[in-house]
Amino acid sequence: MAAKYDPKILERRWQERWEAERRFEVDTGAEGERFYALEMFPYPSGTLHMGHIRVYSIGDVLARYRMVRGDAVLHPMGWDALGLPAENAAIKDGVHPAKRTRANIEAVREQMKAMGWGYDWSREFATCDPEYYRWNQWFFLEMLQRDLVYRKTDASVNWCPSCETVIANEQAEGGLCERCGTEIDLRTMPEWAFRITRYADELLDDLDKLPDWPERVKTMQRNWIGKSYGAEADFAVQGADPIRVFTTRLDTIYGCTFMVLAPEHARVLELTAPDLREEVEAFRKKVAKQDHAVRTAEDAPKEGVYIGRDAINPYTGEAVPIWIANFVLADYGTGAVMSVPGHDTRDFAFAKRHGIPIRTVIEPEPGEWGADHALEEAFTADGYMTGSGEHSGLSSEEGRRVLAALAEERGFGKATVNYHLRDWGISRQRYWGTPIPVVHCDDCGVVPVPRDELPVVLPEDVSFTGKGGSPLARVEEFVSTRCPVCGKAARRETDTMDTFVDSAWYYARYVDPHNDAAPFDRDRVDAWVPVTLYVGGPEHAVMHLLYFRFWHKVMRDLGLVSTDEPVERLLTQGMVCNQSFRCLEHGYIKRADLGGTEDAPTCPHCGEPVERKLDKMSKSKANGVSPDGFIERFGADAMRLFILFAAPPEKDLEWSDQGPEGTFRFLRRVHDLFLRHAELIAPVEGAADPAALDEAGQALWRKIHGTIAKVTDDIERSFQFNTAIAALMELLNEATRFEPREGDEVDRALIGLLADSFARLVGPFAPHLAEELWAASGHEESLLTAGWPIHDPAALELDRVVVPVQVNGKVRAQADVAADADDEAVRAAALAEENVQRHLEGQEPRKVIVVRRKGKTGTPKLVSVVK
Ligand code: ANZ
Ligand code: ZN
Repeated sequence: MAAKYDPKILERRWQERWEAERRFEVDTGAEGERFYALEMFPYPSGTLHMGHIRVYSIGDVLARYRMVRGDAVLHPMGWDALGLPAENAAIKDGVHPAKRTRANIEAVREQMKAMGWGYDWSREFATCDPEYYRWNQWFFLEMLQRDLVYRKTDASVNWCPSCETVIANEQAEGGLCERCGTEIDLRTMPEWAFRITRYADELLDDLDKLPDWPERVKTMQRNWIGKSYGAEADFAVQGADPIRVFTTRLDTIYGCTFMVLAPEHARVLELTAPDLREEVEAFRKKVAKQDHAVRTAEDAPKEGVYIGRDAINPYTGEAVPIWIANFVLADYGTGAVMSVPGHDTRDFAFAKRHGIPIRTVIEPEPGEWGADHALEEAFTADGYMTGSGEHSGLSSEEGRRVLAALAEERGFGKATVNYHLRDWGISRQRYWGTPIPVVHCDDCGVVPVPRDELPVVLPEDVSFTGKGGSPLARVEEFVSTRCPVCGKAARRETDTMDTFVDSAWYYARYVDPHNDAAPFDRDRVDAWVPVTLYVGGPEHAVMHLLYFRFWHKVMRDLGLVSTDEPVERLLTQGMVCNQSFRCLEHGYIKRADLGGTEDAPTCPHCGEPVERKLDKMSKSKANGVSPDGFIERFGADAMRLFILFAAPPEKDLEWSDQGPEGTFRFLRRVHDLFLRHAELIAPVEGAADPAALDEAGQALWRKIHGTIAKVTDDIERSFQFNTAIAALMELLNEATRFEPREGDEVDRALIGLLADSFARLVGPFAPHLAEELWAASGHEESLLTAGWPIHDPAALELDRVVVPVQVNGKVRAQADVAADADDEAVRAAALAEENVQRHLEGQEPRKVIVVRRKGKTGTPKLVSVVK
């Protein structure tokens, strides 16, 4: 061991050794317990940020822990390398996305190695490798054959005029492009889409098979799929075909006072009265520019126009006016709504605004309101039908059943189910993605590229102007081709695939990454998938985590895997947050630029006080901190340790500039302790005999075993790395206080046990120093082969606690008692303390109260003596 803790030298040395010994390469054919640890692969943007440090450190703890336990651990890493950022950068500076991406990958891989994350680099791939995306194309063709992917010709899509591409609904929240912030337009154009809706029920039902996924994520997926039980009913229109509505509240049908069609509904123009045509057209144009999210937001203005026609309520025979309005969407249900302002919030707002009658047809209890009740706001809960003719008095639930049966009987409707989930549109009018492998032929239509011509490779020679649509469409050598069927001149598809396709199946490819005859070998993947533990950000709760579940089921149906789900256990890590400072006038300000004092910071531009908040680290909030400088100064181990110590993995973490320095000091103390005992430390032979230890030795012996038990439990059961690390800090404190008796063989064995346990326990968190400690104990082999320590249960039984004793509220002594001592024993020990007796001055105490941890059952925490 070096005299000085110098992580720079030490860490590099161990990283080189791991690499030389190929420590993290797994034999996927290995027998025994298998553990597949996977973290969401990064987009290689050139440098790691704090969020990466967190997610990959979390994954590495679990992977290393399992390795040490002797499991076969698959822990791969690769690159989500296609997508817009590299292309946008190319538009700015002309550097080809392929070149930039390769350079970024090199840089990030080095950073990852410097963090000591133990990856099996022999399995690395990037999704921009033709050897990888070729299988995206292969899957596409398989799905095309099974009608699981199709071309919608008039899809209404979100179009970002700045990125000049289609944006998924999920990437267009609030009507702004997630990538560049530009306002989204709606456009119609052909697009390719996967039929994820065909799997809607299974995706929903199988969530119940995922007990080890966070409830939050499952709820978001349920809502996203949005299965909705309701009914359809036809409203007759004089001189025209009936209009079918979808409702979840058929029990409110007697309160329907108008109908609303989506402005895009196919029947609108046909039904519009001639004198209103102009107004209706103008309104439709206006709505066409509004984004879905804006149209359906609760508080958005409910705009609409009457189209001059009536529809007949099939249950009451009553005529109601037909409107079109922005809040009804064309692609949900039937695109037509029976509006019930008394019991629907949006309809209520709309009726108020346009002077449409509002009726009460549901009341909380039978007879409580009656039909004449005037509503202040929509009553949206279930209740009992009123003012509903012969059906009055039925509960909402019964009403829905009875009315749906009636519709079916009379042939004007039926009970149905609807889903909010839409098919997954994957067309992107961009270059840096997987080319969609079809050809357009004037005679034969859309023709799949033959399998043996895959991959359709992205051409390298492309110019990036950022204008005029897809760069691919301008590469003549790419576009012009021959029709595979008739041989005539034809044009290649120039849309590329959404990058969520790349991440939809990468976890399976890692098991068999070099296969060039198939995406992967089925038996191999079946041996390793589902992934045992998947770690990633909760921001992926719906898109990626839904798409890859879908893809897995498709692979199953293609006969490629045997399981239903890709991931057994999901861990979603919290954000890395930092204080942000905002001036009302000048926006966010970097900490370093602030004026004023630490306690009362001010804006450097105007001197006004700034608002301080804890926010996710980001450029836009000017509160990002690069990990690089800290790693450089304090080492990877200190960085890892801080990020793992500052919060449990699933909670948000508050960054502190002092943090890594603090954990560095801890590691240095560990290093120095080993150095101090260097003479005594030797590999442990046999168990230390606690009976032969003196009192101080026994206490340390118990502490060592207690820490083994705690760290194991914290890692294994609850991912509580922060408390595991805290326990190691406590152990260090106790160990530092311990003075072994000179020449005493028993104490020497105890120090051996301490060193052995400490090295192994700290291994998953600070692996470089841990290896150093392990080697200092005389071990030749890597710590990764050492096995995990096992605690001696006897040590926990023997456990003693030190309990403060108060006399009239002031601590007067510390009583040493068995952790499981009963109240009587604790009392006796407290009163036996000399100093307590002194303060009692010979009197009998009036009361002695024993306070325990965790209520009545825990270990004693405090004794309060009242004189
Ligand atoms: C009448 C009614 C009365 C409704 C009432 C609600 C409350 P979910 O639960 O999301 O499936 N709706 C139907 N199609 C629509 C569309 N294309 N665009 C906008 N809204 C639409 O919502 C179903 C309800 O949303 C339906 O039930 C319909 O309004 C409306 F007291 O019908 B309801
Ligand atoms: Zn042809």
